[in-house]
Amino acid sequence: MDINKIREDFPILKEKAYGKPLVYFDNAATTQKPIQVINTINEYNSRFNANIHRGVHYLSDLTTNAFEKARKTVQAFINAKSDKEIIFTSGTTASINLVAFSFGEKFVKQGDEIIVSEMEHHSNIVPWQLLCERKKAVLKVIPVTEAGELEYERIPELISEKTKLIAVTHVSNALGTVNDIRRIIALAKKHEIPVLIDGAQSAQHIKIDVQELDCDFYVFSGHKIYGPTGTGVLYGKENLLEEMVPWQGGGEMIRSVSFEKTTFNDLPFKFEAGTPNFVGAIGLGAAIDYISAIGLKEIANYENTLLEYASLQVGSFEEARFYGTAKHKASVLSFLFMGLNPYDVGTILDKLGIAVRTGTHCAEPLMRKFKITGTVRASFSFYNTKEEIDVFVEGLKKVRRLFG
Ligand code: 7TS
Repeated sequence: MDINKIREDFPILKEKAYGKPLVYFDNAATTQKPIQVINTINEYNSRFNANIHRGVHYLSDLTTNAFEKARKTVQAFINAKSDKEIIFTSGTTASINLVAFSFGEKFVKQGDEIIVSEMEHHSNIVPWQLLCERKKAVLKVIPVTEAGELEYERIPELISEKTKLIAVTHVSNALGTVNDIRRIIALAKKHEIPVLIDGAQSAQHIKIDVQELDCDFYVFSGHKIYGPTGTGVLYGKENLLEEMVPWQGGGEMIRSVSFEKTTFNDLPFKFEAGTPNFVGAIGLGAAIDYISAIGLKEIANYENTLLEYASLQVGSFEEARFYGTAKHKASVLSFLFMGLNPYDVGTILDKLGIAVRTGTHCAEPLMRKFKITGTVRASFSFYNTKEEIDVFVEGLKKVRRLFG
């Protein structure tokens, strides 16, 4: 990997914050966009904009083809069996809400159970709570160890004949833990329970093969994998998606409408009501082409060296206390420094041009488990460097001087 060449592709990395070179370590929140994605979006907005699937005209045809090509790009990226299994959404949150509603309406009834884990992002908790409230179903929770790993041996006792779905994150956004989703899927399959994998923090770091994983749903956000904001993907197995009820009604998701009876379109359109973010989806296709050209393996190897280096450097401060010390981690370093409020640490780093995230990371139950109100989180991408980590470490030294 030629880091200098890669960094040239990301215009924002040349920006300054308060006159200091930007050190962007908030990649778990959103990733920056390469020029290839920016150009693709510009090109479609400036030359080819026309609504898809509708027009008989040149531009509409062209854009429809590009949108459907992007769907095939996503299909190949996660190795789905069919492009009917790829639903474009506005992000992970929308994808999970779609499943919670459409799967929930069809398959979940009073007394049924849904299993999530204690380390989930709020968007993989609240949609299930809403479903449980609607259906008078029960939400069960896989606990997390002090190291921030799932307590796998507790899962069998949580499963019952009433379990309708298990929804877990692949990688924790707050701790960086990479969960052994194969183990969970294998266990679920024994009981014929569908599994949803929240891939918001994994699609950009780990090569995904949904057929090999044999998960039933896999969801991710475009903006976290170098694509445009307001794009996302729901992968679902065709047989399940076929049975699920529509989520939103409107144009495109119907075959025929009358006041007496409306019939619905085929997959994937049944779940894509209204004008989709087609320019965004085309941009997402460009982002996937970009990272695929570098190679997910190369990306993962390099990001792991960054994480190891940062863990060693930050770990050398006796004032640092890490949260999430799992054996298998990806790209996230979460810690408290000198027992300070994370916000204070983040604010000083910010003034030095270093962007980190502080707070609960939308994982309040997990913070409650560790009896903390939040952490400082540095999250890395393949365009970051060891030199930037050195700047970050100097920043922590400054925090120590100020508060020491
Ligand atoms: N699931 C996980 C594991 C996430 O990390 C996030 C966003 C979401 C779901 C929701 O994704 P969205 O694109 O629909 O918002 N995580 C973060 C974060 O860690 N900091 O900002 C957003």
